[in-house]
Amino acid sequence: MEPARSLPHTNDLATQHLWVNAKLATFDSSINIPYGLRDGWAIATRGDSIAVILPPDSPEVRSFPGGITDVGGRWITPGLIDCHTHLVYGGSRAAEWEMRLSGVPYAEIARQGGGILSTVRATRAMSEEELVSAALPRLRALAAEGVTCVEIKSGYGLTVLDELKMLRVARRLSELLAIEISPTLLAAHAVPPEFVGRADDYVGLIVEEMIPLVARERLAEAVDVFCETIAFSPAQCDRIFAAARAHGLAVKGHVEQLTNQHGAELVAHHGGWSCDHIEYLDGAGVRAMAKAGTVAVLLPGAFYFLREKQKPPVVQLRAAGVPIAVASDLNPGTSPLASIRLAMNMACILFGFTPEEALAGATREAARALGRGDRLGTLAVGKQADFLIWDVTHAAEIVCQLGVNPLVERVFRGRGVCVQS
Ligand code: DI6
Ligand code: FE
Repeated sequence: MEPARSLPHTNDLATQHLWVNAKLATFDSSINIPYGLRDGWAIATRGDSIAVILPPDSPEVRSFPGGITDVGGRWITPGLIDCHTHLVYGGSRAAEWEMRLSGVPYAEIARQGGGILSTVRATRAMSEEELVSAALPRLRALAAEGVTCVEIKSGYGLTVLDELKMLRVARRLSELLAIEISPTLLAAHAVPPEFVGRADDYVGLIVEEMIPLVARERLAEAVDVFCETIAFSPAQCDRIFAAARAHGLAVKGHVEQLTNQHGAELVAHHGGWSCDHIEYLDGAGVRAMAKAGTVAVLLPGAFYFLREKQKPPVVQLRAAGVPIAVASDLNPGTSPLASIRLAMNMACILFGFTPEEALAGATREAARALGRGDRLGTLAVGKQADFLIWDVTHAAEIVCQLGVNPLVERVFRGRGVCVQS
């Protein structure tokens, strides 16, 4: 593990620091120019917040009491936020992928016990510590390319104990690395083998036992579902969302990924944080999301790995003013990529995003998708000081060039941290 190259600090006062001579891609919507760019400006932290953002040659720079770093015209962006991952899991699905590539249909693999349920078996068999060890390299990979906040879902346990175990692993990870974690209960990911033919009974277990327990122990912030013909019906998801809200948890959903079940309207009806995937979203869904302020989370990694043809309605979402985020969907089956930069790149190539939209989708809009829009996602005074210094000549290079990590420094809650890869 190599530490990232670090710019020389004239003084390492952790509580107060000033970075000068930067291209600040603020993504502040009130600055009506591309990237919300502040060219040649300075940014200062106090404690864990952004204290001030200053134009070039400000007198305050000369009298600044803390340490000063000259970034030499480099770009600074907000910390990247991966707002949809399943990064805690056991086992590997690479052999299954090899079978799929050689032409074995996914349904046949599932019949042989593959798919989500093979990951469930492997995850159930592992202890909390083993799952932490398995997840750490994936989380480190995200952190190394600039992720400062990540959402982590359960969903490969599917029993009360195993779902709680996964959420405890997510909590433990946030104590091990300098990264903020937003944990989500996704017990309604698949019907577990013990409940085949009795999905409503499993929904009862989620509603009556899992949600109250998770809320009481503050193990998750939100409740997610897989609303699909092969998973849970809109009526079942409605029961789950009602219970989540009654316990003070936010809601979100994997909706309209393979078919249109009107799951997005359901999420919007419950005032949900986000609708994710949405390849088959229709006009009514777009309108419901726009009205509710629900974020569209697009997941090009799953689209790519599944060789899907139906693209999410990006043009309609834009026209309706729906906030659009992009995430990795990091999971062992349909999106095995521990890279938000690759996801942003795919959003441009596969879904027609501009590089600016891709970066906004992994900063400002991703923060909104995690209920953190007031605290994270842009460079603005008072926001948490999570930002990244990049050795690039243009912000688009962060999205364009793959295989090289141009991240120079990663500041999390006001402190520059050693990036590990
Ligand atoms: N949709 C997906 O693409 C993933 N989960 C979901 O609800 C798949 C997860 C997996 O195959 O393990
Ligand atoms: Fe997912």
